[in-house]
Formats: sequence, structure tokens, C-alpha cells
Amino acid sequence: MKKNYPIILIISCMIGLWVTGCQSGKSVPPPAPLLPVPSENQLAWHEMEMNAFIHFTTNTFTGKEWGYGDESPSVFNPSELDTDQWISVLKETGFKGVILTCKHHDGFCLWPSEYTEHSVKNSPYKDGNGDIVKEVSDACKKYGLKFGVYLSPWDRNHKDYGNPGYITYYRNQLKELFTGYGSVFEMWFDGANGGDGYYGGKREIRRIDRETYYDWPATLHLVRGIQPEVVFFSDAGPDIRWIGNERGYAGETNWNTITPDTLYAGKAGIQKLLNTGSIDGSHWIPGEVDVSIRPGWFYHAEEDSLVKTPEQLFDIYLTSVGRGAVLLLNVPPDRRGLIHENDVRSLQDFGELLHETFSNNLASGATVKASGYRGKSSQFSPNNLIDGDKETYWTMDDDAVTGSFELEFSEAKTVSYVLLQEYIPLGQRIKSFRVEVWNNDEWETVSEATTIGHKRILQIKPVKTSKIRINITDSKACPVISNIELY
Ligand code: FUL
Repeated sequence: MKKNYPIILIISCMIGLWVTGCQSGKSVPPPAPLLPVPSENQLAWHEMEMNAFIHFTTNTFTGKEWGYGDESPSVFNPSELDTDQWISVLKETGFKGVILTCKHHDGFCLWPSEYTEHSVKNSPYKDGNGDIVKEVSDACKKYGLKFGVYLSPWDRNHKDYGNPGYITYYRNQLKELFTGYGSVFEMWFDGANGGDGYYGGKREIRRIDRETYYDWPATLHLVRGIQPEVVFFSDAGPDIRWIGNERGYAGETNWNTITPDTLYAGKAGIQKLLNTGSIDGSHWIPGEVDVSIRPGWFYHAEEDSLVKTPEQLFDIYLTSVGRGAVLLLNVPPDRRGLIHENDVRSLQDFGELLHETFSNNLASGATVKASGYRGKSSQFSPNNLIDGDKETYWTMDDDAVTGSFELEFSEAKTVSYVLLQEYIPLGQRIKSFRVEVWNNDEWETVSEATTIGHKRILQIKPVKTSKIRINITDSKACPVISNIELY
């Protein structure tokens, strides 16, 4: 049965805010949610902001990106595998979750699945007694990261791929992964289906009907029955959508809403739509930005000098997290079974850059005023914008779709980044806004932008000012903003 989390959440938020309003002597109801709104599971996922992808399989040892499916398990032989090294580096950088390619298109399984011989159990790794899914999920528990699963729907090894028997196999594997390794926060369904493969020795091209073959509704139902908190990623959702490119950027305009009827995995020409979402989309399906720290998804020694620099990673952070999406950065282990030194260095310096840039919030202690606030009730006052509480927000009367708030400092400060957050449990609203600074006794526009969503970070030319104003120039309904930070 479908759980009504969003409705329950909205009703409890409304009651909570109403009660607070009554306590302050004035009862002003909060704005009605602007549908669609995120589910509780999606909200928890938005909060994660930065997750890591780990691509590891026989490809790491054969130099391929897409294994054909005929690779012998004997090639899989990491000599110094240390998942504590992987997860501790990721934790230090600031990642909140990890998604592991438990099985990529080559069909090789990183856990000893009872349904196939094509797995670690027939590899030299720990003499066939290894289970890398267990090692990674255990390390995630140890370091406090969430664990997620990638299980490629396309399987170039399996003899039944393309026939109904394979769907049973795939579902059996999902049961193994969702019952044997603790809680799984995200399930990643890859849309790639290339056609040719080993397929149990047939070495042929197999085509499937992407819309019907996998019968996704039944598969998702099965998985949700085991772990109801999981969110599903695919090109088209249902919980998280692909952002339409693998280069690290969400649209400058990025709506969390989209109409799934216009999408299905692999459909040509939808990349642009996936990148921006649509203002009037019928469902809340936010974008995830998957991108690799290296040119390839798997480790190749010849790419050791091509690891993205800390500055490139920082730019990707701004065009993903800074545009309201979640970043999924791939960091592939090498043949030793370690994150390579070059990647470690880049990640550490990227983490340092994030810390340096976003640790001294210039907005704290500022005086805040707004062009107006809802029912003149203190529960919706602009002070909520800087109180560090994501459950409180500034909002206006129902008929207001424009409005502004300003922050005044006791002395002039140099601002380079403006960070804003909408209170998305009530829906995504803002269509356009300007950032203005007080200069020579007048307001000067220093940046113009469109959507905000969970988080928007605007980098501006560093400017010294005593006052900064956010001027909302259009919104789908009255603006509801929970947070502003300045750096
Ligand atoms: C793609 C795959 O084909 C790549 O190998 C990689 O796994 C990437 C994340 O998704 O569709």
C-alpha cells in the first residue's frame, strides 16, 4: 500500500506552525503546500547533498569501461583492498552516502550471489571467500555514511538476458542485496542497454523493449516491500531523475518537478528537459548529478594524470549542489583496491576548499528586514532566515508573488557567495530573483537568477557592502524561504 508520507508531513508542519502562532498570541495559518511536494524519503535525500559513486568490477583489471560479459572471474584480484581507506577519505571530504556498482553491465557480482557463478566467489580475491558489498556496507556503517546499491539492469553475461527468466534472476539479486546488507538509501537503475554481449556464450545482439521488458513497477514494489525508505533513481525517476549529462551540471534553472509521462529511459531528446525539469511538472522528481572524478567511470592507470583538480570539483559543486541538485561523484578504486593517491589528494583539497569557503557565515548577527511578512506574525518573520533552523521560514501573504528582504551588517563586509534555501516541504516556488548590494546610497544588482529549490549558491564578484537585498521578482505562489547564508 502506498504510504502518504507527504500528506502526513504537511499536516504535522501546518499543525506545528499553527500552534506556535497561537502561542505568540496571533494565529496565522502557514501557506498551503504548492503541489507537488517531496516525500519524506526525498527530503532526507535532498539533505544529503553530496554522495559518492564507486565503480569497481572486472573492468578495473581489463582496462574496459563496458565489460563484454565473458571476462573470467580470475582477473578480479585486488591485492590490497581496503574499504576503510575508501570510506574514510569520502567521509573526510564531506560525502554523506556511497553507491556501489554491485554489478555493472558485465554481470560480475561483487558479492557471492547464490544465483550465478559469475562473481567474487570464483575470483582469487580472498580465495573466493570475499564479499565486497559486505565490506563496503560495513565500512559505511562504521564511518556513518549511508549505503546505496547500483545493480545494472543490462547484464551482458547472463544467458537469459532479454527473456523473462532474467527478470526473475534480477529480482532475486535485489532480494539478496536488500535483505543481506542493512539499510539501503538509494537504488540506482542505469538506463544503458547496449545490445551485444556474451549472454552465456551466444555472443549476439539482444534488444529489449525498455518500456515493458523490466516491468519496473513490480520490481520497485518488491524492493519497497523490503525497505520502504529507499529512493529510486533512473533516467525518469520515480523518486530521482538523471540530470541529463555526465559532466557535472544541473540546469541554471532547475525545477524539482517534471511530468514523468514525457520521459522514459533512453528516449531521445529528453536531456534538456531532464536538466531543467519543468515549472509545471506533475511530480516531484529532483535531479541527481552523476559525474566521475576521472574521464572514465572505472580506474585506468593511464588516467592518473587526468584526475579532476580540487578547483574543478569545486566548480562542479557549485553547478550541482549550488543549483539545488544532489551531487553523485564517482571515485573508482584502482587495481590494488585502493583509492589512488592522486584522487585522494584532489578530494582532500576539494574538502578543504569547501570548508574554507563556507565556514564563516557573514549573515549571522545581521539585522534582517523584509518588504512584508505573513499576517505580520512573528512566526513568519524575516529573522527566521538566519536562525539556523531549517524548519522555520520567512513567508508572505498568499497573494504576494514578489517581495524582498535585506540584511544589514554593523560594518561593511566582503561578500563572494550568496546561499539561499526554499522551504521545499511546501513546494518549489521561486521563479526569479535578484541579488542587490547597497552601493553609493543606492541598490546595485550584482546577480540575477531563476530557481532556488533545496539550495542555491550564487558566486558573485567579491563586493564590500553594508547591506545586501534579495529581491524576488516572480514566484509561482508566495515565497517561502528558510535560510540565507553569505560568505
Ligand atoms: C552509464 C553507464 O553505462 C556507465 O558505465 C556508468 O555506470 C554510468 C554511471 O552510467 O549509463
